[in-house]
Amino acid sequence: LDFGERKGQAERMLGLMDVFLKNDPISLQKDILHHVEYTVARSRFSFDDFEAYQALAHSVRDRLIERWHDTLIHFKKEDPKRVYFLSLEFLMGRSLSNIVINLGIRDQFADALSQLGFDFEVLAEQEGDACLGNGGLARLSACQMDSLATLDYPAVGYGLRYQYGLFRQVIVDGFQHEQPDYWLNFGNPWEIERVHITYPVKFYGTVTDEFLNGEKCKVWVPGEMVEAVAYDNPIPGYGTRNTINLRLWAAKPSDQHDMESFNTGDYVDAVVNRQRAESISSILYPDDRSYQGKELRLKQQYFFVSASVQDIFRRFKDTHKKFDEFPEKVALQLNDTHPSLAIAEVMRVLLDEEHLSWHRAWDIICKIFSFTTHTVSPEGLEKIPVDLLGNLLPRHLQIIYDINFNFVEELKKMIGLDYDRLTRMSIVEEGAVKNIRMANLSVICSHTVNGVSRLHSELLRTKLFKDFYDLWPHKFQYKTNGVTQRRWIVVSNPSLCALISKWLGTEAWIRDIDLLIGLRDYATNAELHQEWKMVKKVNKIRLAEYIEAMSGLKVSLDAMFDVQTKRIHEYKRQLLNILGIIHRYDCIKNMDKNDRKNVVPRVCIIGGKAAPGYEIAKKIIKLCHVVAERINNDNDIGDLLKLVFIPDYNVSVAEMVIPGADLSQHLSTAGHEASGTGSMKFLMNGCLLLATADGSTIEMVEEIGQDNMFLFGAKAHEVVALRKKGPTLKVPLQFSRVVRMIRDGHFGFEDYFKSLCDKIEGTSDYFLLGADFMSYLEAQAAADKAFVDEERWTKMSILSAAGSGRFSSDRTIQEYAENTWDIQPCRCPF
Ligand code: T68
Repeated sequence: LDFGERKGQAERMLGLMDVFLKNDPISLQKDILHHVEYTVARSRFSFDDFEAYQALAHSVRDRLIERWHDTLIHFKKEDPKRVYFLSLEFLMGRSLSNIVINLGIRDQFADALSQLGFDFEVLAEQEGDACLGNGGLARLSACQMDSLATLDYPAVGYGLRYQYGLFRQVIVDGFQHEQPDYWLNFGNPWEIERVHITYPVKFYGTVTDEFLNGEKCKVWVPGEMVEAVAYDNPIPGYGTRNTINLRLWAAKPSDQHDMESFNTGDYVDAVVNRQRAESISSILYPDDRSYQGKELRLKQQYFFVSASVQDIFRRFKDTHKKFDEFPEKVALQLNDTHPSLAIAEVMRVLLDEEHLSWHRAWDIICKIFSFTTHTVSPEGLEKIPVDLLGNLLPRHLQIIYDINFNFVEELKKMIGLDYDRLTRMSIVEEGAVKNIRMANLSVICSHTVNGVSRLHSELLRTKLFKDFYDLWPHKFQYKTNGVTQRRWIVVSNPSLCALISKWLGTEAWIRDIDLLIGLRDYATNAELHQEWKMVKKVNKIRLAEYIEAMSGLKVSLDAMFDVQTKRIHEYKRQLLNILGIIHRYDCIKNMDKNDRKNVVPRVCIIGGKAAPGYEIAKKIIKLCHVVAERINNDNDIGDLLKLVFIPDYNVSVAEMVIPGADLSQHLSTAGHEASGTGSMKFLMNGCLLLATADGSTIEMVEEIGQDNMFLFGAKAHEVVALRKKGPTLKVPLQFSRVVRMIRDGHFGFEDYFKSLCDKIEGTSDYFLLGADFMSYLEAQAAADKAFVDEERWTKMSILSAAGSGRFSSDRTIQEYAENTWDIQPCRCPF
């Protein structure tokens, strides 16, 4: 069609459509019923809650798609510099409530549903969690996507569409068992399958030298090829039309590749072989620290990197010819080292496919990559055995060697022949097994290296990456993590949300978190205190009901709800918490009646998953259960103390637990938690923190003041000295006593717990439970004391929420945009 005809067609099509879907109650009800009948294929006179949820989700999705299209068209027209956020993990949780709130149509949908006889909240609970990640790092990616959309930044998220998300934790007799999470079983209304957006991804094979136009070039002849298919997940911003894309890749067998095997006659075997391709995106690795030397993991990394890089190049080449403009249009963010093969991949494409010189290609690399690390320990840094990499990606290994050669040559010019330092800084680690150090590769090739809190950044500069910092101090920055208040207040704590808006006289804080500080003016206002306590009570009731439904345990609402929920790890010291609980139990048992009157009743809540192969973490879970069994069934104790383990902690469980907490514990040995983000969610919800001076907690103290938090334990610089003391370190009697109780079988299973006890006694108490124990008990006592003074507690709670503004991911993202990515907002007109 010529232009005139096309325009005519477009106008006719527009005339056939409503311009935008309407959001009045009748239109919404019609839409929902339409989807019941035609999408879910149920009769509109007979459908259950799940089917109603599906129909509802599809009506919401239609509205989401409108904005998403508009945003994509707007970005295309404006062609701004974009940030491409590469992360192997996104922990999205449920989407429905978040989406309708961000679209500003929650109440309309709730009304429409109630007229149909359904309750919005009940339907929202039908949705399963999307758990495509392990813990903090993955949830951070999800929060950051929400902020990127809300702040109108032109961003695209890239990741993997795992068929099996993080395992489900089932507790049998107090032991953790893992069950597969086949989360797509009931469909996923939030994704859009893009069957036409596919890219071939190559593996294995050989590299040969060939001549092209008289120039020598490398040709990679792969041994295996699979297809990456795009699944788009629109992410809406709040208070804006902008809706950005999270593109997740799924692996499918490639049609181009194995025609040969079909010609050999073994048709069935050939088909079965093809299915293997799908395994690449089938499962999320359930660790939260490190994966070393696993071929499938490496395949996953390259698979998602290769597809994403092809997509980025395709988009760039749609409108640009000269690669020198690439850095003006593209910022690539590496979320930890997991996507760092992107460096070698971009280099390979520029050299071997676009035929740029090494010099020009390298110049581009140095301008586009930024790297954020989430770990503090050298063991957490990813290494890939050279043999493995060379076999799977022979051309990439060559490129990494070349990058390293150039780097080391330059380095020699700068620092001379300091072989120790050269060896430490090299990308290649020599030794019995030769390894590629992905962190060194990332630091060398990125223009900026970010830590996730101030303390973390200091540790990076003085320890982990000291050699690099001395060389390139300008590369090192930090962006203290943040979480999105849309998910962690508006969605998960609607009563608090309404209360804050009422007292601030505006909802603007949902986009502009700094306004929260305004609550400080009312920190002693009696009326606010009443309402604040009421909100907490409502949330505690919800949590208590959940606990009862799950475990049969009835808990008292007057007790302090004391929560520690996060991945189970030795450094996070759930064990310290349990030892403290045993101590409390022991004290109560030894008190006379009169003294018991002064005990502050507590419901201690612990939750979190242990990596399947992490024996000690699994023992901690079992210990928690046996201690709970003992305490909860001790009639002598009654409501004074209860201990509950919440199984299968995930995003939606967190949404219920966090608003109901009075106190939350963040006990990592100082210097071990890069940032911590759970604490930020509790803080925003007016929950008081009992914490060590670690990660971002230090910055929280600056915001809300030491008086409003219960701080304890050795500081990061003291930890080093304490460890040196080793065997001469005295541990308090109280500590030895509780450990002895476990050893003596007070809770049973003494043989099973022996190794756990051995880990924290004598010279082997690496995480310093003994050294911090007294200080921990003192902080707990201070919390008890504050809790009985209701007015003081409520004031502290209000001040915690009021001071949490700095810990919004909106602030983090704005800092990244301005100081790392150099991108501008690109707002889609309404
Ligand atoms: C966490 N890291 C940090 N890693 O522990 C936490 N690792 O302090 C920080 O707040 C958070 O990142 C966000 O910055 C992780 O969660 C992982 O989950 C992980 C997953 C795979 C491989 C390595």
